Amino acid sequence: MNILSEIAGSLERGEDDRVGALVRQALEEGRAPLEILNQGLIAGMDVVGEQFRQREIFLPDVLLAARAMYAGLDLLQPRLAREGLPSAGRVVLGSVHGDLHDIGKNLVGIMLRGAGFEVVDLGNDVPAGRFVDAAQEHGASIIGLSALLTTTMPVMKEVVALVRARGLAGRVKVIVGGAPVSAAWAREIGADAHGYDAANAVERVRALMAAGA
Ligand code: B1M
Repeated sequence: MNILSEIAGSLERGEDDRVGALVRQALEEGRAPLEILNQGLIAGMDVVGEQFRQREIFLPDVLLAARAMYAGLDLLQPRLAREGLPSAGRVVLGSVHGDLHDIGKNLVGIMLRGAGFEVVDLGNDVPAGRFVDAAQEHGASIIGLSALLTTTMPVMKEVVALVRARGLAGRVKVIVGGAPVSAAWAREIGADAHGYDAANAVERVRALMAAGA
């Protein structure tokens, strides 16, 4: 078994110490941080999600897996984010109201910072108004919204409507993402972009900035 499969397997079993040790070893062996992230940590979390959906495992198991994910992410973070770059723009980021899932949102934040963006991370369970307040307060031209639950996706629509209601459309652009969120949903609610993963979110944010956000 290669080390990336071992990382995925340990994450599935919620072995946070082992995930940390394996990620450290993989970095020492010269594996690329993105390869470790995608083929190790995210691959393991995908299996956990499927097992949870099939009711083969339960919430405490998912929590252990999330803890193991963070044990690996903490080690990858400095390698994914490069410090000291001139700001490429300011992004307000958060998981929408009702949504406590923050692993994907945090990854998007790490990748954006790595690409030179200033990120104002509002955390999770963030009400629509707070996103727009923060964008105005910090002079951000992008709002990034993450939702992992179909029940919390409508909050994204509220944010887009508030941006319009405050006369900020065009100056503040909204990008949405998260496992249940699609490009079709982004179009339907009038969001400016959809990112399907963290790397794609960076590409889309760059494109929004280039288009005058
Ligand atoms: Co929850 N959960 N969970 N959960 N959980 C899901 C999302 C679920 C699909 C599991 C399942 O049934 N298979 C399901 C949602 C069903 C649905 O709505 N259709 C679900 C459920 C039901 C629940 C609870 C309701 C369970 C319960 O209480 N009965 C509950 C809800 C809590 C709440 O939010 N109010 C709950 C709780 C939890 C935990 C707390 C235990 C834990 C979260 C821990 C944490 O985040 N700190 C958890 C986890 C870990 C998951 C799964 C297994 C994994 C999510 C994850 O972190 N994936 C998930 C199953 C799954 O998605 N396969 C599941 C890894 C992460 C890197 O991917 O977040 O998709 P993801 O982010 C990606 C992309 O989506 C994208 O880039 C990221 C990197 O590639 N992306 C963006 C994300 N945000 C973006 C923003 C962008 C652009 C791209 O632009 C701004």
